[in-house]
Amino acid sequence: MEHLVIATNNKNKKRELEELLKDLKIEVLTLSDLDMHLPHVIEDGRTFRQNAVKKAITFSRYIKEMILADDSGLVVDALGGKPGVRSSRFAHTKATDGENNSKLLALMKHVPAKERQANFVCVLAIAKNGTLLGVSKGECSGTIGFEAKGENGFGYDPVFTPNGYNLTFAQLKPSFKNRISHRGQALRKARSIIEKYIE
Ligand code: ITT
Repeated sequence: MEHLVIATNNKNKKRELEELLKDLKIEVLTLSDLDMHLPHVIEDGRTFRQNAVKKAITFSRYIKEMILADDSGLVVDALGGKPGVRSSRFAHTKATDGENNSKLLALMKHVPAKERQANFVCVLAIAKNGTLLGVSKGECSGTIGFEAKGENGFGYDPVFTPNGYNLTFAQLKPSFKNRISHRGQALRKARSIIEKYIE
């Protein structure tokens, strides 16, 4: 059976991607399953796509299996697109989710409800032996709340309410988040790239 390695050090992304890949006829591994010494990839791209491609191609030069890399983040209109590709490092280099959310809420304190639109973006890149096999993108539109709500998920989930719902991603069930999220949409598009390769 073919193997696919999810190349992320973020355990929450890993959990969501594993769930989304469950019914594919492929054995899913993660970097921690490999017990290999791997390089740290510096995410210095200007776009999610550049970072996702860089991660997928770099890891595929060290690991023989097919690689799936995710670069994602939150793009807030009122902040000119921030935190964007710097989402995980918004408050500072080693920021916790709580610190990033506090910084975001503080910056947005005086932004009125009707100007709080944001998009979650996820770009998935698939590579093997140093070659890019494909890239897919998913986006989910919503609004930024005035306070953090909910315990599920990770990152900015407690401050993001997807359009059409009254609950934040952190209040919605994880399986429901996967159905409508940026990552869920990107993965549904990536399936055909993976399936083509399995056949
Ligand atoms: P890897 O590079 O190892 O995959 P990372 O956490 O550094 O892990 P990114 O550079 O792609 O990954 O940063 C993603 C950040 O964007 C993440 O830390 C969250 O702050 C935010 N984010 C992405 N998807 C999210 C989601 O579904 N829910 C909440 N926040 C999310």
